[in-house]
Amino acid sequence: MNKVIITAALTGAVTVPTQTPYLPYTIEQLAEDAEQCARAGAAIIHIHARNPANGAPSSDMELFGEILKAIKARTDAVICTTTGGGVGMTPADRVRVVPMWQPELATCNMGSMNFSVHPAARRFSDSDYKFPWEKQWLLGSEDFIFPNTFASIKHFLVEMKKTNTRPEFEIYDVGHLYNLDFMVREGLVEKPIWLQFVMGVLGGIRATLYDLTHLLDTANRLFGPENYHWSVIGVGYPQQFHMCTAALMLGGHARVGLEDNIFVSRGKLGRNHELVEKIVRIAAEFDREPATPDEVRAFLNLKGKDQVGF
Ligand code: KMH
Ligand code: ZN
Repeated sequence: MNKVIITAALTGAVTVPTQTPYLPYTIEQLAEDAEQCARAGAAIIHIHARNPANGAPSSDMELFGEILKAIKARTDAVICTTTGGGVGMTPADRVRVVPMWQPELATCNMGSMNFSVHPAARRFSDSDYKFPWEKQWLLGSEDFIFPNTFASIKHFLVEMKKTNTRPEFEIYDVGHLYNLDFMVREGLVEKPIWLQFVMGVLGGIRATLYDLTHLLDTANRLFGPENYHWSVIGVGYPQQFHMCTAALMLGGHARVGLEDNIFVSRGKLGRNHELVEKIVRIAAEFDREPATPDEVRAFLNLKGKDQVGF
């Protein structure tokens, strides 16, 4: 596919409201950002739920459903729900969105790991924080292990199969490709495999070209280039645009958004749709137009917008 699949990751569970006034966390803000990103060229909207009162990441399934419905009402984009959740959520909390709301696409995180954002707390003094939960959220991640055991990965894949939800495999390190290869050999994975390389998390692989080519070489060796498609996340600025530009050159796809990076240019905070617009501009220079949601559905063999549970 010469077109580029652009994912907009609107909010996540790591960025805190104090870092940027543009982080959407109410239902209306999330729906508005989703619509603007889809208009700008995003074909997939990646979603986490947040408490609309204070922006704290939430595993409330009713709230998650309200967000999904609001986004679906305003855009045709494919909605990819997180099953990564956020700090403190159990795998059981995280997977519940799949049986409950039966999305077209959901993440499947491919290994347990350290996952920390505690250095971000150094940039703020106590009086800077907008909400009381944020400081401890950032600092507490220094002691956080993101749990994705083989048993829970298997459980997530079985749940997704039941609802015909396709997994997006989040690959934070080379070993995660080997974990996925194990799941392929267990017969738990259908082709085409959709990989999201997550590069630059503190605890995972760095966001460098050297590391990206190593991931690609490994994926080619394990799965064969004809059996998978890939997209990339570069965490932080300028890594988001560096890794996505490399993907444009190498035939991959790109994820941008405030979940992963808050700057649109050096020192300038951006809105979600501005991050999408920037990667669309760069893509045009490489003769790669944004794929439409229906092209993505055909390309990734998704069940369709009318088959979701929201
Ligand atoms: N927060 C990103 C680094 C998920 O939601 O399951 C990875 C992510 C995973 O988006
Ligand atoms: Zn996410």
